[in-house]
Amino acid sequence: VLTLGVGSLALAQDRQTRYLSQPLVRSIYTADPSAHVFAGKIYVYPSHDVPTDIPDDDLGSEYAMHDYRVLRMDRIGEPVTVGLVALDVKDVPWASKQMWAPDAAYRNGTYFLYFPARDKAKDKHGVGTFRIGVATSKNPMGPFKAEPQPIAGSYSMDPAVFTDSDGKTYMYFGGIWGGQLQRWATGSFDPNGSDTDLLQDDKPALSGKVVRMNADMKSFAEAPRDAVILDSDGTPVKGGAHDKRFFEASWMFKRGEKYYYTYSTGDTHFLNYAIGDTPYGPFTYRGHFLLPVQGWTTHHSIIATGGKWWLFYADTQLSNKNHLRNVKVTQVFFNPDGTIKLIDPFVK
Ligand code: FUB
Repeated sequence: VLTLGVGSLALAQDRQTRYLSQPLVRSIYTADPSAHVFAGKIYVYPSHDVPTDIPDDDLGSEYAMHDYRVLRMDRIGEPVTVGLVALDVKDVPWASKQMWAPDAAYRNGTYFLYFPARDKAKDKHGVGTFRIGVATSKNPMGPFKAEPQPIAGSYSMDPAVFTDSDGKTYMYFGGIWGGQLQRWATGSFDPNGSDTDLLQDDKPALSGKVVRMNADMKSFAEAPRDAVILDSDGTPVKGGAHDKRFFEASWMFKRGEKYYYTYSTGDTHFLNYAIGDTPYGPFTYRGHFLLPVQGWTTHHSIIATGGKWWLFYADTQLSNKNHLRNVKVTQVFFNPDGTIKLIDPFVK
């Protein structure tokens, strides 16, 4: 028995060492981490994954999350505090279910939590249309109070909010397949549209969206635009280029004068980046920066703190189930030409 016990421990330790980094928290499941530094502390706004028997499908029905919990740490590598419920779907008047990947921002003494959820409409599958909501708090850990309506003109999911050095704030958003971006391709919602993508591999891929926000941080200042990703020949990446094209999980960061538009390729499981000269792009495709993690989804944020750059990401180390993920962090390194050194989430 003793020998078996020691053997199991050795096996468990061996499995742990396969992963580049370890989960930030083990008491709850977390994913889609949007990290920020507010008043000198690091806050992570993740999805809060929950167990369910709903089978995996193209709509992402198994991602049945209903609330948010915020993570806080003084510095990377130090203990992580898990906040109480920051916002629950039952307190969002317009939302029905599926509180997916959130983000947060701060302006003039108020913290803003941005979140996607399905509204109360019913489509051909009997489920609502994804919209993006906003909630506010005086405390970065929440609780947040939701606005009664989603942001006017918002649709799809995965909001990521970026404030430029000139003080202007932009939201990047969108996601194909379960995120429904393909159903908005004509400009208005097609309730009978595809459940995956445009089904046109030789046409320009669907773009994620970018929109400037008003100073109230609760409304769009303009109509959303395409965040176009250009291939090396200067033409938009094609829909059939599944390892290059935008799928979901937008995140913008600025390094020097360059704007790094980062995103997930979804069904090929890469995190990619493209570089531009303005927050609107166009962005020129530069490659992968994270190889596929364990689990179907891959979604992240990149921030600079303590003089280093960090990637927050997630995998399914704790559960080995696609919909029960755990947030991790690892350092990001850049080459002298500004390209990102490729990260392998497994140690070989
Ligand atoms: O967590 C639910 C969804 O899965 C997110 O919104 C996507 O980015 C993917 O991670």
